Amino acid sequence: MQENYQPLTIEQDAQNAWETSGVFNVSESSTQEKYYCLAMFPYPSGKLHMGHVRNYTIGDVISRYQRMLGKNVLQPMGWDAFGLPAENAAMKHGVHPADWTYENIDYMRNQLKQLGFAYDWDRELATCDPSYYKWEQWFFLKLLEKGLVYKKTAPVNWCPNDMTVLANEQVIDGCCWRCDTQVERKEIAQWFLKITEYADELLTSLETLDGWPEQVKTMQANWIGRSEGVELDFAVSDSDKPVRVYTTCPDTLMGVTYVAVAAEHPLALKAAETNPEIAAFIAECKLMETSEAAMETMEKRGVDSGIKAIHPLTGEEVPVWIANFVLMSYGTGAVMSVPAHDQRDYEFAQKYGIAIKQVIFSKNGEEDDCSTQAYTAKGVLKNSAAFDGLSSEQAFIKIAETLEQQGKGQRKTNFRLRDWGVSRQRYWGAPIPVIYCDDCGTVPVPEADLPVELPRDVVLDGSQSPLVAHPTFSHVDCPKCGKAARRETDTFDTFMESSWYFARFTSSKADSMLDASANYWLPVDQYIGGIEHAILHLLYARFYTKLLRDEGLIVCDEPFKKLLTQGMVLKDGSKMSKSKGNTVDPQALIDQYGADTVRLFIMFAAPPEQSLEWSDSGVEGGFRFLKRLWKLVYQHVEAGKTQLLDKQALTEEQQAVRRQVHLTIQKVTDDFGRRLTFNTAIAANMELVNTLSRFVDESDNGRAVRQEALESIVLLLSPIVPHVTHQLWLDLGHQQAVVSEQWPKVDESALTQNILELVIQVNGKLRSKLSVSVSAGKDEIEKLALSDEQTIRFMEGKPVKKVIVVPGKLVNIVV
Ligand code: ANZ
Ligand code: ZN
Repeated sequence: MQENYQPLTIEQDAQNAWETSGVFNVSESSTQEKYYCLAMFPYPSGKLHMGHVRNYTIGDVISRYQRMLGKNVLQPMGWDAFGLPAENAAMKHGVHPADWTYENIDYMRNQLKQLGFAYDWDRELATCDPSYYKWEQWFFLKLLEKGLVYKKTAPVNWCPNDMTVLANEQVIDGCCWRCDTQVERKEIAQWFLKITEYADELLTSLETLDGWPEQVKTMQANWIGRSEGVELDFAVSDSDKPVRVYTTCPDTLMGVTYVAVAAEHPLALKAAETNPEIAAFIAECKLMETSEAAMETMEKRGVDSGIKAIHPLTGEEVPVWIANFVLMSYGTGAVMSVPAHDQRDYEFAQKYGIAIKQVIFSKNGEEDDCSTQAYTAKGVLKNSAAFDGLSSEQAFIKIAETLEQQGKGQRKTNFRLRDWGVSRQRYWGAPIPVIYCDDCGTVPVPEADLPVELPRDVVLDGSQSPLVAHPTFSHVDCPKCGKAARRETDTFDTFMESSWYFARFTSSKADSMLDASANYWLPVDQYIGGIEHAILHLLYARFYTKLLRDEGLIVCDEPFKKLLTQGMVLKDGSKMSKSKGNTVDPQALIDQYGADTVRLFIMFAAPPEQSLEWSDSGVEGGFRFLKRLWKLVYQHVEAGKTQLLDKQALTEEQQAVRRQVHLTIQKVTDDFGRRLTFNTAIAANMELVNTLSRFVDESDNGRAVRQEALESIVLLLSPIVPHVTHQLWLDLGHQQAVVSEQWPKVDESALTQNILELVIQVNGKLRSKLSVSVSAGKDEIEKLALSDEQTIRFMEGKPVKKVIVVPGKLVNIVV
């Protein structure tokens, strides 16, 4: 055995051994239980960062552990390869996005290999490969057939100077990132996936996800945003068309003092026809970003439309305001405003001098004052005519019923979730497979013509997508009538690719979207990734799973059984990021210490869900530990072969060491399998190493105990530091590689304490100690105590009057 720990050669050897034996390439024919472990695939940005290393190390440790439990473990890797950074790089450095992307992939693949991750590389995929996006296009057309895809106009960010659409990240403080011109909103026709059809199921099936963090499920539920309310009509004076509003608080109906409509609402547009001031306000609203997030912080503004609405129950007239906080895309684009009980309505009413009428009061008359802010809690109704005295809950039902009876409204469930806009006016993405013909309209690309390949011969200059003017790409013949037609030049949102890659890994070579293997492997048993994907990516992947199921391609309802969201990697208390300039390059550490030290430190510094504070001395400490372990094995191995352990003839100390070994196995098994706390698992092994350093016993049984202990440590740490343990296992005398070994089992008999320590008193004074077997009876203990040398000395030759034995505690000899 090599005397010194030399990580770089050991790691190369171990990796070569894995590659030639193909141990991590799995098939569906196995009779073992399957286990699918997946960490979110990376965007090939150039090189791995510490967040990647953490993510993939966690996944690898879990995979290797599950393998040792005897499962058929799939752990694949691929590349989320489309996206804007490739276009930016192309413009900055004049390289083609494809070349840039594939070069990055090659570099990062090599880094992942250096880290020793147990991937089935045969299943590698890159989403920019036509053989991947072909099936995405195929599936989109299936959805189009089913009516789950449609086209409508939607706003985009538009730079009037560059005459181009901008992605959200290209808008900086409302201006174009390139020319600083103020960005406008422009309505253009775009493709949508009807995720709202699945809103109910996406919400209710969250309940089946026992293995997901509560926080993520809550975020998803809030995003879907189911609310129960009432849709009701206010008649409009001088018009036969009422204005319909949506409210979640019909109990406050008698407190309505105005109606507010969105700037794009028909009533607003009508008022603008005759009033230039209103027209100007609407134009201004149009320029502004009206996302719901922006809405929260934006200054609330409005204009009185001059139009009057009639309260459906009292018949009173209330003014109709046009307000920038009402979204056209939610509910009906109009709200009944109750300033006394809604803070936003309250601020608006205060600002514009609109009446505030309180109708809800707290049950005990406390803290329901509306003079400085809205009272938004539930309570009891007053000033509400026939509804006075009802609780908010009772009034909700009663008022809804009254409106329903009078034909003025009905109960309605609404979702905050919007359909998913998948069109992007960008080059580096998967082409949307449709053709527009003047005669035939929108024509799907025939299946035989798929994939619609992205042309390579383009120049990116930052203006419109080069696909738009591409001579052969954009000008095609209509598949139906053969006349000259135009191809769709938008590409898919890159979330489309990441919504089903986990399924494609199961059937990566199939000449169909998925094959039967999908049902063998899915759902993913353990998914690992960043909390930043808690909403969109996970929601889209769940949605896609239901789409694939309903298309008959898979049978599961949910893609990810268990989800682990790993914490951030921090340096000096703040997130490691390029912009902060506080990154640590994993490559430099791999070069200096080897992959095992990096993996060990990452897993030791914090449990996976918590943030991890970077520490150079921690890395150094990890390296020292591996050197100590190496030395311990070296000294043991060099002293020659070990005999078999004789369990019947163990000394007290040997028993104690064995007991710690098996307690460690027990604890580490629980840490790996149930708690996912690898840091405490490592700590327990470190303690065992400390014990072994102090355990100097070169007897046959002593060496056998040490052999058992070292083997356990090597097995228990092998998922975390697979290279060094690969070598140590061979050095400890095994033929089979440690990756193919079973996870160690607890020897229950080693756990029970066999030897007890009793104190010996002479005339009530502590005089000596005695070690006895737990099975020893009173007589035997008495005999042993009376023959103890030190005790005999304190008895001073006097005759024994009485011996008292308290089992497990003491022996008192009265003389
Ligand atoms: C009257 C009222 C009184 C309301 C009150 C709230 C509190 P969620 O839970 O998100 O569904 N609303 C309805 N449509 C809107 C739109 N297009 N833009 C902006 N706001 C809109 O919330 C529904 C509530 O948000 C509705 O209930 C409505 O205000 C407002 F004490 O109606 B409420
Ligand atoms: Zn045609």
